[in-house]
Amino acid sequence: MAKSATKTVYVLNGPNLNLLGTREPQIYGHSTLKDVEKLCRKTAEMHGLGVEFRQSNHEGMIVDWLQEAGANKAAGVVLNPGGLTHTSVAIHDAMKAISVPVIETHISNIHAREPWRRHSYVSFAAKAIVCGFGINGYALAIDGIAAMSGKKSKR
Ligand code: CA2
Repeated sequence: MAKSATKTVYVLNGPNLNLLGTREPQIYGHSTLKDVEKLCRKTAEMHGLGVEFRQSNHEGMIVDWLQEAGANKAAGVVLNPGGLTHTSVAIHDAMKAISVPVIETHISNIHAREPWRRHSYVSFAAKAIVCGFGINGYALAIDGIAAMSGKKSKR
């Protein structure tokens, strides 16, 4: 049988995640976003998946990228919307508009923090949610996407 084309996982990061590793290490750890990118690339490679790794401080950019992932028939999206998790109907609507599984991913356990962090507009439209595993949550989300898309792992 012909070898299938490499499928891509979009890893989308919202506002302020570019500052990862610079403050609040007790909540978010010491790793930088570059470290997260390396981890995602390593994990995706093990599953034979490609990675589009992005960060934006702008809500509309995240909406555009979700639509792009949908149009490109990505294998899945790992989405850490940052603070937009708790406010964004637009991101919720963009997730609903695409036929690609979106895994809502948070570094911290949002249920063990301020009460207002427990509400997520994103969860309503997410295929699954990962939170509280630190940056390893990104790798777990990619593992989940690979399992859903039936990719054979090199692990
Ligand atoms: O735990 C997560 O991954 C969050 O999505 C991170 C968001 C927060 O608003 C969510 O409630 C939970 C915050 C992103 C900003 O992260 C920074 C990390 C270190 C230094 C500065 C910002």
